[in-house]
Parts: sequence; C-alpha cells; structure tokens
Amino acid sequence: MGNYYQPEIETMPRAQLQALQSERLVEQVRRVYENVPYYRAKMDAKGVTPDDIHGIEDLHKLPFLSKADLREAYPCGLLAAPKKDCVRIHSTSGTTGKRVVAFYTQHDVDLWEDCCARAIVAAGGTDEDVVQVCYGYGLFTGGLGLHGGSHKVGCLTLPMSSGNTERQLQFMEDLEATILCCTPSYAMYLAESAIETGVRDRLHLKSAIFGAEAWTEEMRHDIEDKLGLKAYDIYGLTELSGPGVAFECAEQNGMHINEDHFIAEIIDPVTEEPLPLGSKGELVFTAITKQAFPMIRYRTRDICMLKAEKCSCGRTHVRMCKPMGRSDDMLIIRGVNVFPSQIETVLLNQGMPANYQIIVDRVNNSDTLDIEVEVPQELFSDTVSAISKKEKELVSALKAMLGIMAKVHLVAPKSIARSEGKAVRVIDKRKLY
Ligand code: DLL
Repeated sequence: MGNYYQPEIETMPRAQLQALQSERLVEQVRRVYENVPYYRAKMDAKGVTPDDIHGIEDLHKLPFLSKADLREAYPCGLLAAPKKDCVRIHSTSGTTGKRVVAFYTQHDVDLWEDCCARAIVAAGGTDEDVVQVCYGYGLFTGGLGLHGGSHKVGCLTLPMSSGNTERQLQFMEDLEATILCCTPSYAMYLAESAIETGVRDRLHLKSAIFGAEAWTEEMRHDIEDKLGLKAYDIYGLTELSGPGVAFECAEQNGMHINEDHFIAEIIDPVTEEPLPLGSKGELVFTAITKQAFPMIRYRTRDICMLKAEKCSCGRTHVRMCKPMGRSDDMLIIRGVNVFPSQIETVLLNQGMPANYQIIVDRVNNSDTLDIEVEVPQELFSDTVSAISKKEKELVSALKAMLGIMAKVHLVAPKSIARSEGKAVRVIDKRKLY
C-alpha cells in the first residue's frame, strides 16, 4: 500500500519538485513511446522522439491528446501496460459518442487513493473522522476514489453511494458523520431535506469535500450556512484517475495540484500555445506516474488559471482556480459568451436558491435565453406583484452580468428535479435542430 501522507513532497521546494517532474516525465514519455503505438504515431507525425525530451522544459514539444483521441483509441488503444496487469476500469458519464474507459494497475489505484487521502487530510480529516461518501460508486470515479482515500487516512468510511436521501440523513445522524463527500448540487438537496425533516441540528458534520461539477463561491456559502460545515473543493477527471488531481487546503485560495503526479499547463485553446502562469486558458495535464493509462498533454477543456506563489498552508504545489466552466459548456447566445456559473452567481447573490434550469433555444433565427428558478418559500406566499418585482430585479442583474437579456420565470418551490450526482443545469434546444 502506498504512503498517503508525504508532507515532504507537498512542501518540497519548487526547484526540487521540478527536478522530480522532469525525471518522471522523461521516463514516462519513453514508456509510452515504446508501449502505445497510437501515441508513438502522434509523436512520429510531429517529428519528436523520446531523445528530444530532457525535462519539463521540453513538454511543449509533445503532441496533445484529446477526448477525440480517447474515443478513436477506444477501448484499449492507449493502454501502456499489459491488460493482465490492470485491476480496474472507470468510465465517464458522457452522453454522446463512445464512453471513455480508463484503466488502472494496482500501483495506479494506490497513487490515486493517496491523492484523495491528501485532500481529506487538507480538509482536516484524521483517523478520528467518519467520512460519508455519497458520490456514486461504480464506473464513476467519485465514490471509489474518495472511499479509497478515506481508508488510507484510517477514517471510518460510510460507502453510501448517491441517492436514497432519507437513508443518507439517517446514517449521517446515527453514525455521527463528520466529513461529507458528494457533488455540491446533491449537498444542496441533502441540506434542504435535513432542514425540512429537523435532522439538521442533530448532525455532526465539520467539513465537506465537494467537486465533480462547477460550483460558485455563493453556493459554497449557502451550503456552509445550511449544514454548518466548511466546504472544500476537489477537482479531477476520469482520464487522469478521478478526484484528487487537485484539492483545497484550509486557506481556500485555489486547489493545490498534486504536481508530483500531474504536470499542469495552461494553453490558448485556439492557437494551442502554452500561456504564462496567471493567464486564463485551457487546462492541460500530463500524468507522470500512471502506468496503465498515462495521459500526455491531455486537453481537459476546463477553462482555468494557475498560480505558483507559495501558499500560507506551507504546500508548494501550484494552485488552480475554480474552473470557470468548460470550453464546451460555454454558451454562445446572440454572439455573447455566457458561462452557466455567471448565472448561478447572480441568482444566489439575489437570494434565490440554487435550484434553477437554463433553457436556450432559437426562435425566428434569434437565440433565446430562459431561466427557470424556484421561488424561495418565503416569497411563494407573497403577492403576484412582489413576485413580478423579483423577476424584474433578476432580469436586470442578469443583464448587468451577461450583457444580454434573459427571461426569468419564477416557478414553485420543489418543481425543478433535484440532482443526486452531477446536476444538468442547461438544456440547449438548438443542439436538437
Ligand atoms: O467528476 C471526478 C471527480 C469526482 C472530481 C468527484 C471531483 C469529485 P469526470 O466525471 O470525468 O470526473 O468529470 C470531469 O468534471 O473536466 C470538470 O469539467 C468537472 N469537474 C470536476 N471537478 C470539478 C470541480 C469527475 N471541483 C470533469 N469544479 C472535469 C468544477 C469540476 N468542475
């Protein structure tokens, strides 16, 4: 079993960390070139050989991998280890095209669980804690990833998976869960139910580890208030193992990337050129320790910024900001770029609940943007004119944030379906035509 807690790695001086990354990169590129004909062909086409890669300064010479490559090489075309050495697969929940299947050797599972354990420790977890894991178990990486991390820390682990909210709350209360792991949208649902059923004041939660979907600072404060805990962000993707690629420390000023395992770059998504630290662009990762499915320069499509200043927690690893949305999630409405997270920020700042749906359509050759949001209970019993005043306030706040008009429809409390995993907030009907 790997050793999860390595403060000497998390606090390593950057020069030493970069030397470690360089050494691992050189080895990884050679292994992939020798074992993965698909990636070798890409390197050959670019005229790069393993001999050209001497360290991280040569990373930019290597070709990118994208989701399209993963689909083309489905299911085993990017395997870098014999299938008989693999012990697990996970797969993405993509709704279009072929699923992405990621393979793991035992070594890969160990390193991944170490990364999740670091996240739990950073959120204050110790072997005294009771960790309730309500991310889905199965092909999705959320459940088994945090589960493995929790074991490594020695926490009592409740492998709940998602759904069955009543039972979740019962176990949370009876077993005195102290750390909650789930998507932020499911946490909202749990919080709402805990308050309604009166369980809220009997809970012992102190912190939570939320990720797998975009969520705003406003949503963080809302859940923290409702559940009386401190909420930590965790980031990851199936292609790179799952949750734990990056995680927040107590400073909550960006997520530390586990740089001894993943090299992060920010590129311009159009020119594909690497951008300097602090620039906004697409996040690209190279996995330098994975054996079975080692992604090199994998384009995540997540729009993000990196910062390298040392964090006051003592960790030296680069931090990534909350992803500002995925380049493929960005909506272009009447020529204007709109991220769903901007809409969420406005709604929550205006005192609305995070139960909303964004509907984009095209009528008479013009894009339309409709936002359905549930009326808070206290406003629901109010007069029609109070409700229409609130709608007008929301329309003008949205116009100020987005630069375009949106129609707002206040709907009855609980009329929008709740999510037990990743919430589906956007319905873009234009894609159906
Ligand atoms: O969502 C892995 C995960 C599970 C992360 C549990 C955190 C907690 P995928 O299903 O492959 O893997 O989806 C990966 O989800 O590229 C981001 O767009 C998004 N995402 C993941 N974490 C965050 C986060 C898991 N903290 C995709 N904030 C990524 C915003 C996130 N987006």
